[in-house]
Amino acid sequence: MAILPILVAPHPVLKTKCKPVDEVTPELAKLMDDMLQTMYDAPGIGLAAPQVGVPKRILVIDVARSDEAPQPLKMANPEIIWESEEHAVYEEGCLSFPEQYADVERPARVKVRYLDENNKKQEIDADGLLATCVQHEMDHLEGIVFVDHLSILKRNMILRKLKKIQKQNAA
Ligand code: K1U
Ligand code: ZN
Repeated sequence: MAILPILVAPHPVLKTKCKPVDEVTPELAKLMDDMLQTMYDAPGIGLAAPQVGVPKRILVIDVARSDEAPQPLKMANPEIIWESEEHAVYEEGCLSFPEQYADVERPARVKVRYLDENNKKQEIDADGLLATCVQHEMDHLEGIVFVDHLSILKRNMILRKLKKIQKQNAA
């Protein structure tokens, strides 16, 4: 397994609509494993393929707490097949926006259909942090990032802060 470099905004791949995969080939299964290792190393609770420069509809998630056994999820071509009318607000972060956090409102519960690493069709019912995380990662596959859910004012504030951090890191 390998730790992959994570793209930081602004980067054109983060704004790309990703292509579905025909099947999870051994190469794509390895990409999923590398993404999981990259996510655990970051650390984070989710990672989408465009964040490592691959514009394909693949994502990984593990929202288990540090005192729980790992619960890795590897998804190809995920689709939301049901969402609740009730919404919830979570403070979100993103590995492509280091040190930036903001409240985002999304459906509180979703049902997701996807292809697992063995090309088996799966469905999960997600609520709480898992529902937030899977929607955040699926947004990445559409070229949408969490700051796109904020007002222009808040979005520009975060983008300015990110530029400042990048300048400081480069100096
Ligand atoms: O997409 C990403 O960049 C991953 C992102 C996922 C996410 C976090 C919060 C709400 C929605 C989606 C992250 O993992 S940011 C890091 C983070 O949340 C975290 C890091 C260490 C421990 C626990 C959480
Ligand atoms: Zn993200």
